[in-house]
Amino acid sequence: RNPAKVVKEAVESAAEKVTDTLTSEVPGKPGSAEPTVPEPTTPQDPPPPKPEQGSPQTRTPTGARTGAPAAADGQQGAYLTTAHGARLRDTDHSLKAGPRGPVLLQDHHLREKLTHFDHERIPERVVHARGAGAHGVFTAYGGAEAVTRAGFLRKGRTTDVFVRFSTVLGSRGSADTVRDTRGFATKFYTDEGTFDLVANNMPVFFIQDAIKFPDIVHAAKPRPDREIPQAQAAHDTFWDFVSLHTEAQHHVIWNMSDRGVPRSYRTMEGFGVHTFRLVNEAGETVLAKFHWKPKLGVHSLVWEEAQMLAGIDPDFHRRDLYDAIEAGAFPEWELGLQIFPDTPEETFAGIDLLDPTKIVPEELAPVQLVGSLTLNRTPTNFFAEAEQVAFHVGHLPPGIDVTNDPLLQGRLFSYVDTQLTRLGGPNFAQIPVNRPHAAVNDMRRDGFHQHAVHAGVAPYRPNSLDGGNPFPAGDAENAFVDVPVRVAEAPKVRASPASFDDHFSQARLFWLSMSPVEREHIVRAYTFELGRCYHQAIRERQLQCLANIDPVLCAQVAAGLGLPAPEPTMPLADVTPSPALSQLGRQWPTDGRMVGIVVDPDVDLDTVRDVRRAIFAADMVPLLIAPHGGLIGDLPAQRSFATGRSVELDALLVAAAPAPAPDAPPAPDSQVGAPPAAGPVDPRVLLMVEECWRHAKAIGAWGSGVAVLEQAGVGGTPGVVTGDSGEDVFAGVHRLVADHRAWDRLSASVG
Ligand code: HDE
Repeated sequence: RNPAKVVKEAVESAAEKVTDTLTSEVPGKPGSAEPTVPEPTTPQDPPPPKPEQGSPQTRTPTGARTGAPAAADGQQGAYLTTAHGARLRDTDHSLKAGPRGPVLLQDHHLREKLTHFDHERIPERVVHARGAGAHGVFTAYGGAEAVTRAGFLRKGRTTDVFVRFSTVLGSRGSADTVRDTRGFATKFYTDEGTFDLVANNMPVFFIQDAIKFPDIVHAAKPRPDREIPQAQAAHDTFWDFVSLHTEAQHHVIWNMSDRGVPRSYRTMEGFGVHTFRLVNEAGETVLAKFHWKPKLGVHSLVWEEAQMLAGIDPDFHRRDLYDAIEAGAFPEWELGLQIFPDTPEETFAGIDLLDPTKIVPEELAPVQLVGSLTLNRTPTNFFAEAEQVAFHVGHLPPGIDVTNDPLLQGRLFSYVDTQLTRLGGPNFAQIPVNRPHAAVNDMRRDGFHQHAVHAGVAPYRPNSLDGGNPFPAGDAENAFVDVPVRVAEAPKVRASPASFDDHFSQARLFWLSMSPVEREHIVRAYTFELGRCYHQAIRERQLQCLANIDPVLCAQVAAGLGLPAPEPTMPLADVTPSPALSQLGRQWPTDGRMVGIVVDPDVDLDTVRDVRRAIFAADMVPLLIAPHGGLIGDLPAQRSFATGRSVELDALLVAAAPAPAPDAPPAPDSQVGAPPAAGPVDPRVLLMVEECWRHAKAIGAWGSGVAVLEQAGVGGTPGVVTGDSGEDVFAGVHRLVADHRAWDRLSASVG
C-alpha cells in the first residue's frame, strides 16, 4: 500500500492527522477551548502502544512468540509498585523520622528508586551515538534467487526489519544536521537468522584496513584537550590525519559534498560499502555490493540551512522521520545489488573490489533492484529499541558471506566486542529488539543479564543426556554456507595490495561527476572546514591533496583560504565521470515535503483552504504560519511568526502581507546577509522570504502576498511564482519542488 496514497484517499482526515502530528507538542487542539485535563484519579491499566508504534512482540530467546504485547511486559496493572511488585502508597515523600527529621536508611523504596535512576544511562556508542530508529517491512521483488540462496530475497517474501539511522561523530545529544557521514543500519529478522546490513550513506570509507579505525575516529572526534568541536570534522586533528593518510581523501570529498548534509533520512542513499560474496542453491558464487535507493530521491540541505537547523531544531531528522511515519507517509527505499563475477583477482573493470575506498560506477555495473523497504512503525520506547539495538556485520543468513576486505574483516570482530561494554555483557541478543525471529538453540549459557531459563542438562555436543539436542544442520536444513574460498598460500605480512595505493583517482572521478552547483558547494565546504583549522601547515598539506584530485578544486579552495595553490605531485588520473553520482537533473516525488503558507487574519480563507487541499492532494504537508498561534478563521495555525522558521520548509507560499505587530519583537538576526528592510510587512515574514530565497526554495505568492515578495526584493527571480490564483501558484511551486531546489538561484546566494 503506497502510504502517500493514504493521504489522497482521505484528504480531509489526513489533513487533520498531519496537523495534529505537527502540533502534537501543544496540549489540546490548537485554538480550541478544550479545558486543561485534570490528573486522573480512577485506577486504570497502562495505556496500550499507539497504533503507529511497533515494538517487537515479546519473544522467548528461542524465538517463540509469547503472545503478550511488548508493552505489557513493561508496565502491568493499575497500581504503583516496587520493582518487586509490592504496591506502594506514596512515591512523593521519603521515610523520615518526623516531617522535619532525617531520612531513614530503611526506606527501601527511596533507595531502589534512586539507585535505578543513577544507573539509567548506558555508555553511548563510541561512533554513531546520535541516531533514530524505526520498524518496517522488506518485500522481495524476486530476481536475486539466481545469485543467492538467501530466502528473504525470494520473490514475494516479506521480512520484518528495524532500521537505525545515525550521524557518526557527535554524542547522543548532538544535532542531526551536522556535516558528517550518516549510518543506515538495517536488521532483517529473516526466518533463516538475522541479517544486519550495517551501511552508510556514502559508498566508501576513510581507511582500507580496520587497524586504522581507532586512528581515524580519534582524529575526527573532538580534540582531547578541549573536547571541541562537537559532531563535526572542522578541526585540526581530522585534517591533520586525512591529509597525511591520503587513502581517506575519497571519503572526505563525499563528506564535503552535499551528501554530508542530507535533507532527511528519507532522502538518503545507503551503501554496504564492502563487497560481499553471494552463494546460490547450486553453490555458485558472485561478488556483490548492496545499495539502498530512496523512493523520494537523494536530497540535501544547503550548508546555511544545516547550520541554522542545528540551533533551531537539533532533532530535525529524527522529527522528520517520526512525523512522516505517524502521518502515514511511510519512508521507502529499494534494495539494489551490483553484481560482479567472482574471479580470483576480485576486481571489476580494473577496480579492486576488496578496497573499501573505491566504488564501481553504476554505469559500469547497474544497480539491480531486488526488493523494497517501508518504514511504517515508530519505536514504542526509544531506549529499549533505538538505543539497545545492536548490529553486527557478521549477522548473515545462508546465501550471503563475507570477503577478505580487510576493513570488513576487522568489523567482524569489533561489533560484538563493543556491545559487551555498551550493553553490559554477552546476552544482548536477548534484548527484545535484538531477538532473532528464527529459532535459537546456541548452547550459550549464563552471563550477565541472562533472561532465558534454559532447560536440560547438556549444553554441549555431543551429548546423550538431552537426547543429542541440538543437532547440526546440513544443506537440507538450510545451514549457513561458509563458501569454501581458496586461501592463497602466502607469507604472513603486514601489507596491502599495490592497488590500494591509488588514493586520488576516484576522488577525482567524484569531483568531475558533479554539476557546477554541487562543485561550488564542495569548494565552500573545504574552505569552511580548513578555515576552521588553526594550523597553516595542515591547510597547506590538504591543498596538496586537492591539487592531486583536481587543480580547479585546489585553486578555488586556496583562493578562499588566501593561500597559493600548489602544483600536483603526480599525474592526474584519467577518469570517466559517473553521472549517477550527481543529485541534480531529475524530478522526484514531492511526498511529505513541507509547504509554509503565510497568512494573517485578513487573508482570503477560501483560497487558503483550496490551496491547503491541493497541497494535501499532492501528498505534501501544509503549515499555516500566522501572526499568532490558535485559529485563523476556522483553520489552525501550525506555526506563529515566533515559532516558524524557514529552514523546516521546502517551499513558501505568501498569501497575505501581515503588518508588523505593534508589540512585535525585533526580527531575529539572520546569520548571513543584511537584516531585512523595515516596512509595513512584519520583518519576520520578510526574513522568512529572504531565507527561503537564499536557500533556493520555491516561493509563491498571490493577492497581497505578491507585494511582500517585491518588498523582500525577490519578485520575478528564478523559482518565484506569482499569480492571481492561489491554486495555480501552488501548481507552479509544486513543479519546482520536484527539482528539490531552484538550482539556478543558488550561485547568486550563499547556499
Ligand atoms: Fe562501524 N562501528 N566500524 N562502520 N558502524 C559501529 O558498533 C567499526 C564501518 C556503522 O546504528 C560500532 O554497535 C570498525 C564502516 C554503522 O547501531 C563499532 C570499523 C561502515 C554503525 C563500529 C567500522 C560502518 C556503526 C559502534 C572499521 C559502513 C551504527 C557501536 C573496521 C559500511 C550502527 C556499535 C547502529 C557502529 C566499529 C567501519 C557503519 C565500534 C572497527 C565501513 C551504521 O563497533
